[in-house]
Amino acid sequence: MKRASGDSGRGTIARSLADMGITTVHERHLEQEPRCGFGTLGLCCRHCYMGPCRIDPFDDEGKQTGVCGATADTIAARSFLRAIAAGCSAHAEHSRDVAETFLLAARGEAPGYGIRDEEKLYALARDMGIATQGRGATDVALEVGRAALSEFGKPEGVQVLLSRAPEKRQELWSRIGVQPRAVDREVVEAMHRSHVGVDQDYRNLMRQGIRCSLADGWGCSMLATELQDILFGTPVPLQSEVGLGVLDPRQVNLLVHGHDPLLAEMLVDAAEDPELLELARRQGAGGINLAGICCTANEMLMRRGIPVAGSFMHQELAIGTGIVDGMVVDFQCVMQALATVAAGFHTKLMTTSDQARMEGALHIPFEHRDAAVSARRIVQSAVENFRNRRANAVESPDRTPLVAGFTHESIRFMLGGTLRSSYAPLNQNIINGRILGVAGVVGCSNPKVSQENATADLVRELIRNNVLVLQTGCAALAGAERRLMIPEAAEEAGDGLREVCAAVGMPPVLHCGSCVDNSRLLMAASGVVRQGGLGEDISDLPLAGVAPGWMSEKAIAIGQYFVSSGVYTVFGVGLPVQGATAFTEYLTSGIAEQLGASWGIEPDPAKLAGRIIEHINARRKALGIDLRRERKLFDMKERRQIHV
Ligand code: SF4
Ligand code: MSK
Repeated sequence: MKRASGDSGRGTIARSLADMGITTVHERHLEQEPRCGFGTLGLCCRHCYMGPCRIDPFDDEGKQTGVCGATADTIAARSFLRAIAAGCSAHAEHSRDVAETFLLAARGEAPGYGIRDEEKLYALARDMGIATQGRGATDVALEVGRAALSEFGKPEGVQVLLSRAPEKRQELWSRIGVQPRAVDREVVEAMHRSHVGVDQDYRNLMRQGIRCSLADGWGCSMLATELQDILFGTPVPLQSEVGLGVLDPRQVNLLVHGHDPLLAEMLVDAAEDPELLELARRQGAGGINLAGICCTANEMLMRRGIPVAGSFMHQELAIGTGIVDGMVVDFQCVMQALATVAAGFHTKLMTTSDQARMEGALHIPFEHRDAAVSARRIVQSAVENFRNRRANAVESPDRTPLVAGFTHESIRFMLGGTLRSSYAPLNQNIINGRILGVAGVVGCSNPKVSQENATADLVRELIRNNVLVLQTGCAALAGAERRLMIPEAAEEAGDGLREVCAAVGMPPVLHCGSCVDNSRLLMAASGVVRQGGLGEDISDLPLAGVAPGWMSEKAIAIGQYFVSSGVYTVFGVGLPVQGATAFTEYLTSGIAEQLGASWGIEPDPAKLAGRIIEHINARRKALGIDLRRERKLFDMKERRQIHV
C-alpha cells in the first residue's frame, strides 16, 4: 500500500487497519468518551463491597461520604497510594528478576550473562557497604547479587542506596520518618493502609506514599539500572534511528516490546547467529532486523544502538505495516489489543514472562539459566514466519536519526572530559546563566494528548529558553522523532545552551534511557549538588520534572519519587485526585513543607513549559544566580579556586 505524500506513514497504516475493521488505541479512546467523571476526578471507591461509592464533586459543603464515612480526600488518597504501590511493584518485579539473574551469572549458572562493567560493579559494591579491596570481580559480584536481592525482603534496616542522596536530603527523610525499608514491605504496608477501615488521614496515607515511592526510586529502580549496566555495559553516546521506517521490507523483522533487557540482550546476539541468518536467507529474506517498541526499545537502543520502531502508542501500528514477522513481548505497557491486530496479519505474537501471558499469543517461557536457547527459539519462529507475509505492507514509513546513550556518568565525562570527569562545567554554566536549568521530560504517551503538542512543543520551548532537557521512557521517543536528539537540534536552542552544545558536540535533549532509568536522573541531580555552588539539596537546584503524556501507575510512582527527592514535578493530562480539594491542595502545595517540592498539575500542554521555567527561575533567584553574569575569562589563580 502506498502512502499519501506528507503522511509520516502512521495515518496510512491507521486507515488501512480501519478498512480491515481493526481499531487502534485512538479509536478505542474516542469510544470511551464521555469518561466517568467520578473516576477522572478520583472520587470513586471500590475498596469494599458496601460500595462502590462515589462522591458528588458539586457537593460544596463537602458532607457527602462513602458508606463507611470515607471522605473525598481519603478516597482519593487511598487510590493514589495504591497507584504508587502498583508502580513500585512493577519496578520491583523487573528489578528482582534482574537481581536473580545477576546472582545466577555471578555463580556461573546463567550462560551468556557476565560482568561487562567491572568499574561499576566495584562502585556499586562500595555504595552498598561491601568490601572490595583485593577481591576479584566474581567474588564481589556474588556478594552484590545477594545483597541486592535482600533489599526486597530484608527484615530490618533501610534501603542501602539512600546513601547516594545528598546528606541534607537523607537527613530530611530521616527526620520525617520516610526512609524506606525492604521494597516488598513498603508495597504491602501501602496495600494494608489503603484497605477499608485502616488509614483515614490523607496526610498519613501519603507518608506511606512518600516512603513507598522512595523504595522505588532509590531502591528497586536504581538497583535495576545499576545491575543491568554491570551485566550489559553502561551506555555511552551512540547513533541510531527511530520511526516505523526502521522496519525493513526485505528482512525478517522481529519487534521486541516491554521492559526487560535480559531477554532483549540475548535476542540481539541470536539475531546475529550465522545459522539463523542462513535460515533467513533460505526463506528469501536479506537478513534479520531487530527493532524495539517502548522501553525494551530504550534498553536495546541505549546499550546496543538497536533502532526503535516507536513508543507505547505505536505498538499496534507497527504490526499494521504488514512486515512484522514476529513481535515478542515481556511485561508492562503491552496492549491486549495486540493479539487482535496480529490476528489480522501474519505476525507471530509471542509472550515470554510467566507473569504476563496473553490469549492468542504463543508463549515461549524465557529461562534465564538457558537464555540463549529461548532467544534462538524466538528468533527462529520469526524467521520461519517470513514466508507467510501477505502483500499488504505500507510503503516506507518515516525514520529519524538520534543520539542516545546518556547517563549520569557520560554527562559528567562529556562536560568534564575523560581525565577530569566532573559536573563542574555543568554547574558553572548553570551559575553563569548559559544554561537556565535542567528539566527531566519523562513518562508515557497517552491518546488524550497529542505527542506533538504535549512533548515536542514543550521540549522545543524549554531548549529555546536554555533549559537542558533530559528524557526517558516513551517521552524520549517522542522527542527523538521530532529530530530533537541530534546535535543540529541545538540550532533551536537559546544562545547559551546552543553555545554549550556546540562546545561539547551534544544535542540539547539527552536520551537517558527507559522509565526504570529515571534513577539516572536522581544520580545526576545528586552529583550536581555534591559538585557544589547550587545549594545543598536536590530541592535547591533549578531543576524540574515533567510528564506531559503520562498514563501508567508506574508514572505516578516515578512522579512521587521525584517529588519525594525534592524535584518539583508537573503532570500533564490531569491527575485522578482533582475532585478531592484538600488532598489536591496538599499534593500541589502543602507537601512542599515536608519535602521542599510538590506536584504540579497542568492539563493544558501549552502551559507546561511556562510552569517549568517559572519554577527554575524561582530556584535561580533563591540561589542568587538569577542575574545573568558577565562572561569573564578566569586567570590562573581563579581557575585554581574552582572546586572540581
Ligand atoms: Fe465505600 Fe468506604 Fe467501601 Fe470505599 S471503603 S467502597 S468508600 S464503603
Ligand atoms: S514504556 S510506563 S508507556 S514510559 Fe516504559 Fe512507556 Fe510509560 Fe510504559
